[in-house]
Amino acid sequence: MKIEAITLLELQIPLVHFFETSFGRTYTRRVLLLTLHCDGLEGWGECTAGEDPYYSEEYIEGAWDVIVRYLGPSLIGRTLSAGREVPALLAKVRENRMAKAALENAAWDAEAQEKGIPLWRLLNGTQREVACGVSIGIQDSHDQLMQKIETEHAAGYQRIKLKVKPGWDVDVLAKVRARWPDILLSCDANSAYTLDDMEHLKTFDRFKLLMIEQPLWSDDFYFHARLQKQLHTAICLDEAIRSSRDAEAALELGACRIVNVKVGRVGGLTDAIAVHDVAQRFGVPVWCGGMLESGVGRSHNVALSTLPNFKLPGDVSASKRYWKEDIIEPEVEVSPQGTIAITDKPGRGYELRRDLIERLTVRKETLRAASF
Ligand code: OSB
Ligand code: MG
Repeated sequence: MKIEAITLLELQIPLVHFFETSFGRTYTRRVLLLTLHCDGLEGWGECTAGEDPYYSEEYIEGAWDVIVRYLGPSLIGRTLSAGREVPALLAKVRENRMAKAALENAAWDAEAQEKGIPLWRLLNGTQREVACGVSIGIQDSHDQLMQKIETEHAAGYQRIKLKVKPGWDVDVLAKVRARWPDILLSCDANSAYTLDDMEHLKTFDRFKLLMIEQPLWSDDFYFHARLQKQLHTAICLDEAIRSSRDAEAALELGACRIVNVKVGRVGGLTDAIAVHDVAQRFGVPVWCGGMLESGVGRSHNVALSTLPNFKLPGDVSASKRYWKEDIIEPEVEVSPQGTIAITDKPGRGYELRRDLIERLTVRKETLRAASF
């Protein structure tokens, strides 16, 4: 497939309910979508960067710029036979993994369509059903949180994850555990604690959590390893795992017992698979994280989640949890058992709602080879 042009779109889509983490609150998602035009096919990808450089250093405005100036031009005019070939072509640019992932994942989509097979099969997925959990942000009140949990638990989600930060942690967890003693429960700190909180974090053990996600610094393995020795609860790393090499280092050090795989954070599907494989070798289960994606990014997450070592419920929740209307058809739906059914449709397995995409688009730019 020859990459003739690349279109970037920015959509602005309000969330059904604001989403708050230890680093801030989001009301409206700025969604960067990208289309690779090749030989009559269109491969679609999504850049999962945040609106601001708070989760990681990447952010939508910067990602747009680096794609237009550097990453896009490295691909335009090239002929590829597989999505796997993309990382090497973008390697000269350091980091910027979410921006790179948008391009690489679009190439995987195009490859699957060209071969007429579902993306999940191209990734060597094996699971026909994906287990779903749900990530619940920090709320305005405990009552509001309890109500949210009630709703999501009743909807069938297999694991509830609560965002925590100093001042919104043990009281909340105690209340939730008192009401739901047996649900699969975890928490995510998004790096809100330091080693000074060691004794405090040890008290989380009494809540019998499946895991504590990224309690310490976003770039750290060493002190997480020290913390993990002190905790009964498994640490799961999110922010700190940026590659399969990171996964290997973290697991060798004992920095975590569970790994969150986000396809944007690790720079695309090729390395997401490699992180999955490393964890599998260590006997460590993984799950698929989310970045409040639209249906495009979500469809890549769903496909990735079919790999065999995705053994824990992921943050791949139903479209309607995030959006009044998603930009794909059908929307991602979660069964009362908390699962997403995998289809045999070629490519990402969901159609695009082009009318809606157009209506939500606030910015558009197309890159073409000089000769076009
Ligand atoms: O840390 O997993 C995270 C959302 C935005 C940024 C970081 C995170 C999250 C989530 C939501 O937890 C996951 C989702 O439902 O998409
Ligand atoms: Mg996280």
